[in-house]
Amino acid sequence: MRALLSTAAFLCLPLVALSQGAGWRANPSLVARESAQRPDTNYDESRVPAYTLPELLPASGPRIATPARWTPRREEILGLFRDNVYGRSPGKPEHLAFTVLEENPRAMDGAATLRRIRIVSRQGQRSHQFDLTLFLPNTPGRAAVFLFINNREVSLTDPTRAEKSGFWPAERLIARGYGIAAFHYGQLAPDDKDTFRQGVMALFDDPAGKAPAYTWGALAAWGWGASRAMDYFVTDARVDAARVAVVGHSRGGKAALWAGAEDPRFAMVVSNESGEGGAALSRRVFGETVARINTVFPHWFTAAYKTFNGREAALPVDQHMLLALTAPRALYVASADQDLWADPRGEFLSLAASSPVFALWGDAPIAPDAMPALDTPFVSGRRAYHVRTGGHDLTPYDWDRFADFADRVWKK
Ligand code: GTR
Repeated sequence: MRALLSTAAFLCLPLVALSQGAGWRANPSLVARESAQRPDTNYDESRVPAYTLPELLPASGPRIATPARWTPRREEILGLFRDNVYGRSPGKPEHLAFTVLEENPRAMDGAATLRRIRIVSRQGQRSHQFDLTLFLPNTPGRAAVFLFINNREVSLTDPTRAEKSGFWPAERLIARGYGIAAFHYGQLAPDDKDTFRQGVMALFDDPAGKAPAYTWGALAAWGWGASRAMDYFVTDARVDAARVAVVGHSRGGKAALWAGAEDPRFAMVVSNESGEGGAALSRRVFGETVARINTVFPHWFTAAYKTFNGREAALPVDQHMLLALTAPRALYVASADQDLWADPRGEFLSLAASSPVFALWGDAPIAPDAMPALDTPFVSGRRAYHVRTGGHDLTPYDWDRFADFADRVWKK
């Protein structure tokens, strides 16, 4: 019997391997190294627990087979994310004003126009402001724009271009005919558990200082900033507001996905290595977990999310449902080979699991075993994915792929 069991176990191995398809696989020595460094974290595919994802289109109840039928279900799922994960955000403030701080029609050696815009929100007696940097190509017509939520040093999105970073390769996007914009996330909510409410949240808090009026966490506040930038774009005659992509890396990628879910005006959503609380499936318990992210970054999510620490299976959502909220708009999910903390496979599986919703617009399903090989971008209808060589970062390679995808979906 024991011999039979071990034969069965042996036979199962190639089956597990086969179910991953011929695509990317984590480097075993990297898995061993990371596992040794963080023994409390799972980096081992064979230790991913069996899980069942919540259904996007419930089999019981009225069948959802058309985009119109999806609309109420979408609202329901959005509500589940608001209540359990990211919190409820306010919409537009009572007053919103845009001030041009600077306009330079000869930026980037004449290739672009630079506009620096101050976005001022007023609510009652209080006000909040943050700044948007926008470069537009000096070509005729309105430009599609990549809006970046900068979660790193302010200098990486330098409007003077004295500093040029691969993290935000603005010249490259301009050369391809795209506008590129950025704001710094810290101006919306400081990325700090003790002070995060001192940004835009203070604008909406109860003046009596009692319970906060809204349950949003910092990720939602950063996403709210993206929506206010969009409010500006619709007023700029040189911006094609119907073609704006919201882009973020890591915690910024989580915020970009939530911005795209909350604000359907974004025609494209790009998540770079957003991982836990972003594109990756929580139920895989691979790399960063719900408990860990809530402990180290308690200010990112709404309070209710903490009740799911170590209880992923009890969540009424998983992150494939967040990706599905993008439909029928364009969605790019990107991972990096060495970034096991963000769970590249979990990001791809999440994208694959969003398929039933994209299918309502005729997109072919993405099979869970179709994860592409390293550095082999994969495009399927409105969705795209790649896993890039290297570590946790946003690079010119990633931006080039996002622009390739935009060329394709926007028929440039
Ligand atoms: C990590 C965090 C991730 C990711 C990352 C980043 O420390 O655990 O969820 O957001 O930071 O933003 O670079």
